[in-house]
Amino acid sequence: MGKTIIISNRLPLQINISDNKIEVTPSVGGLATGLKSFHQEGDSIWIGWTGLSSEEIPEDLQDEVEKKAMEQNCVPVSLTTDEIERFYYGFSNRTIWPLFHYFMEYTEFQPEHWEGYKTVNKKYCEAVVERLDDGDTVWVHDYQLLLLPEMIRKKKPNVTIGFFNHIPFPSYEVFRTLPWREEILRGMLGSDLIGFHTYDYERHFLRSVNRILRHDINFNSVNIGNRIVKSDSFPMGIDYNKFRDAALEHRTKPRSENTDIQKKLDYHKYVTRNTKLILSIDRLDYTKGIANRIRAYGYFLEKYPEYQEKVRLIMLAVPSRTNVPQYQLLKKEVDELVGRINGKFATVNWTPIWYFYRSMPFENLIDLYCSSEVALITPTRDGMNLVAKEYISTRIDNTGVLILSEMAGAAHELNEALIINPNNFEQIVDTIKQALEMPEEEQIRRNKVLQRRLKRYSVEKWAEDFMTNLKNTRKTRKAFKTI
Ligand code: GDG
Repeated sequence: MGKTIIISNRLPLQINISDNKIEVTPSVGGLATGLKSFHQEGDSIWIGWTGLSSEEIPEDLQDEVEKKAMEQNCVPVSLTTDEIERFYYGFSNRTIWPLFHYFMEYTEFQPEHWEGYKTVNKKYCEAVVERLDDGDTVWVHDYQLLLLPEMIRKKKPNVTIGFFNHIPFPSYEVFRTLPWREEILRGMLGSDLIGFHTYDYERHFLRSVNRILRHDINFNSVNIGNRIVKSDSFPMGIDYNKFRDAALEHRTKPRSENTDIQKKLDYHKYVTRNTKLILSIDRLDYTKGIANRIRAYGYFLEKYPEYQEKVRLIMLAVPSRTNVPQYQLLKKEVDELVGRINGKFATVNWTPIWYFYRSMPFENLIDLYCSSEVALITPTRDGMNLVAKEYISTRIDNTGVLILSEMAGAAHELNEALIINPNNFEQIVDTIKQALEMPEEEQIRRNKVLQRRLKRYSVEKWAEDFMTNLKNTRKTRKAFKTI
């Protein structure tokens, strides 16, 4: 049994450098939790970027950064500002991200970004190959590293390679517009197993493989001549117990120990006589449908004026990719929309939207989940959307209504939510009303089913499932060789 190497764009670490001192702290995102048991197994490691450019880390501290990362079984890949610009902000976030989310008008096809993407994928490959032995298992994550499986395969043909795509895979008609479509598909096909959140993404991928590379597809296997590549859907779960425990703690905490945000939420609910809260949480990204959500909420207040002063939209937008022009434009649009709606409807006692443009600590996130009667999640495209799952898991008394876009991968599993088309304004507006008026018994009935499902297919189960399937591909490979 060899070791496991996990590779993602970013390491699950936070590095702070101040006064020539380095602080390295683990960042416990969903992925890190799911992969914990594999990451901490034997001599397994995680390879990725620290989030700082090589210019930001003083030369005399670089060895120490590596040493401290290694204490957490992490190996940093060092990237220059120019590489980050072309690979990360460029090809990853101005080509692949918009294209795979069907934002053709935002998709740029710039050869220098493509060159940067290849160079950086090669850098990751070198970092991996240096530490890789025959019999090891490699798990590559996400759209920044689509070329990596093939690069590793060429250098180390006998390792087992898995790839998981965290974002949608678009339909063939959209994917085919990419000038480097063959290279991207071949890159992914270096894997033994390719995972997607949903069956639809998987079918889109297989169709592109068939139409563009002309490989034969047999159900979910691609015959690429000397190997069989498997694909499957593995809908990513959440760390259910972590959210559940945090919500339980939130409920039993003495009022005096509440966070400032919670105190404010309680106070406002009290003075405005049980104003209901509608929650919206996302990275500020054009795929999340934030601007349309605000417009729909404004229209809701207009269409059902009896709800004025009775509801509040509480909106957390986490800054993201602020170097990319579309994100800057979106920020401006959201600022303006919030201003317009607050200006139009506010009264001395009531502001219709509370808008936070920042990232909040985990315990505040729990405050928001636990205090909101409705969660309104309306992406125009979203690989999965974990916020929807997290909201449901924190509803200790089983009340609360989730309104979820059918364009989120999560909608395939969360059928008991109120599912909407994010482009249908009337439907969103009427669904907000339906959610606010839903009888408690119905909320409880729906949420109990959802919670059972989320508990069963947690992020740990997701990772275990992928790894088991990946390891099983070894047997298929051996059988294929003996034919
Ligand atoms: C990509 C795909 C897919 C958010 N604000 C704060 C905060 N968060 C946490 C949430 C959640 C995570 O960030 C966001 O996850 P999502 O799944 O909703 O969205 P993306 O970031 O776009 O993730 C997506 C995912 O990958 C996994 O495959 O589901 O479709 O786009 O966990 O809780 N956490 C804290 N403060 C915040 O202010 N602490």
